[in-house]
Amino acid sequence: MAVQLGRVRILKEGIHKLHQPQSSSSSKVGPVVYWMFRDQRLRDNWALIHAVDEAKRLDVPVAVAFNLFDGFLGAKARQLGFMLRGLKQLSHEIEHTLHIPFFLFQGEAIDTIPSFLKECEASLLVTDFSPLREVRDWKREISKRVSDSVSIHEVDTHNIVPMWVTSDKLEDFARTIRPKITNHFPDYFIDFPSLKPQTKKWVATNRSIDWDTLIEDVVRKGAEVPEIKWCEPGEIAALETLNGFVTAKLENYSADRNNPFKPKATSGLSPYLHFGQISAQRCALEARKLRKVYPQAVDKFLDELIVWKELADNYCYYEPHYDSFQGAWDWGRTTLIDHAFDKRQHIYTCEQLEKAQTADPLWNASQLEMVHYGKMHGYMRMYWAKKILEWTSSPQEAVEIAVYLNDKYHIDGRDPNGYAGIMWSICGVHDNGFQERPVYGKIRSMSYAGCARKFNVDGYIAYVKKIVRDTKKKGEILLNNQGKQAEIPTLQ
Ligand code: FAD
Ligand code: FO1
Repeated sequence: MAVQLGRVRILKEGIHKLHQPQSSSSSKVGPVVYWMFRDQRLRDNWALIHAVDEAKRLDVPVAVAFNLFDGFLGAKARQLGFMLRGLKQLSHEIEHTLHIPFFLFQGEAIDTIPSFLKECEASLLVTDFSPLREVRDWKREISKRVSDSVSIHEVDTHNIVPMWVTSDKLEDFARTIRPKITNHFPDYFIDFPSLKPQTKKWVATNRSIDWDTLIEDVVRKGAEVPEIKWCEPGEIAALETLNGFVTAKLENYSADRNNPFKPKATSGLSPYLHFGQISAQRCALEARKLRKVYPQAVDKFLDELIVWKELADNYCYYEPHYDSFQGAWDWGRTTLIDHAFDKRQHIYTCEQLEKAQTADPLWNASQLEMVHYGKMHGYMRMYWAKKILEWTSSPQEAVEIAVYLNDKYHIDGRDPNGYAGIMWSICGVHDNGFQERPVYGKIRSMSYAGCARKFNVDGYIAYVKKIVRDTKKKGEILLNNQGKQAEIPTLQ
């Protein structure tokens, strides 16, 4: 089965045009390289499937290349360790089971990728898709730097319906994008073909990777935010997590997913989805099998996993200012500016917030859950961001601080879901206006009392206290910006 036509976008047409296989073409056709970026897996990956299909059609070998940036968007040990441990597994498995070589480069992709394509005389570069601006800039630059003969194909293997097929404009609400996605399910919400081992040999080059030294180095340099121990990286662990979720937790999803005191109802898949160690389409296929048994829970889960997640990609792709106040829409910007000078009950600095030094024990608990556990419960993320709006001097500063903290500590940070979630909470993006009140204006507000009516607030605070205690006991050291041991904040 070939990759669906709409899933592949041609970013650059090389002069070979890749119409003819090597034997019948007058000029030489070189290998296919898949620059793996956002979708770091060998299973259920349409970009890899496309690269393999094209290599077969052209009768050339195929390789996977990964570029490790020097500090990608401020990533620390927590995120880089998780990613590299997953890639270490992937590199071994892809070479042994599919006979596809894996190359790792370090530095700027705009240098390393064109230089590798030149060295191996590649004809086709396949990449996966991310709506983030840095990634798009790099791809534009790489398109300019590679030789005229090279074609570049981009494959959206993160979304079930490719972002560009769903919509060519910024969508206002989940309800506007939902039918645009579901109408395409017959073509795109389908099972994956399996890949066979490659027979066309890659010409040998010295490419052994000292993973352990690399990981040690990256973890040492990024020690300010240490790795997490509860979430095992890699595709196998991701599939086990999915299996555990669908067999034991999914049935409670619609009833309990918004209860941070019962975190057992949510999937815990976001770290794997963020690094592409699992395909959202695979998660959706497995959940859909249980639709007859738990219709409400499955529909709710699929709505979050598909509609809200794909809405976030739509927002980041079509809104250039997705991570700042400028990315607010007219009504949200106007109402927040109207209330910019309202008196705040508290104003905290970024440092006070980072150290969880507010007067609200519930907020402090959520901040510490993020700092120590690396993943805050989804419901608390909304409360957390809205309170930052309430307690900082401007909505501009609120978005800036929320993005900084979210990306620094969350294992799933630096994700379109994070930017859209922050903009939803603080600026009302994708939301409706509510009754006007101080500081928030017409933005939906949340309160401690509201949370206490919904769930066991004290239970949640006690649960986070235990996480902090356990972190201290295990001696996981948190370093400050100067690389010195930092004080671990405690809950009052
Ligand atoms: P589950 O409830 O099991 O959901 C399964 C998957 O569906 C998630 O992994 C995610 O891919 C998707 N999903 C669920 N809720 C949302 C949502 N509201 N928007 C978009 N997709 C969703 N998500 C991140 O992946 N990275 C972030 O940095 C991030 N930051 C957020 C910040 C704020 C202020 C808010 C309000 C939300 C943020 N989210 C973020 C979205 C959501 O909270 C997380 O995806 C979810 O809590 C992850 O846990 P889970 O995988 O167990 O979720
Ligand atoms: N992708 C890469 O290709 N190279 C990296 O060095 C890299 C680091 C990285 C660090 C943290 C993080 O959250 C993601 C990281 N990614 C990296 C993955 C990828 O770039 C992102 O998931 C997408 O850009 C999100 O759309």
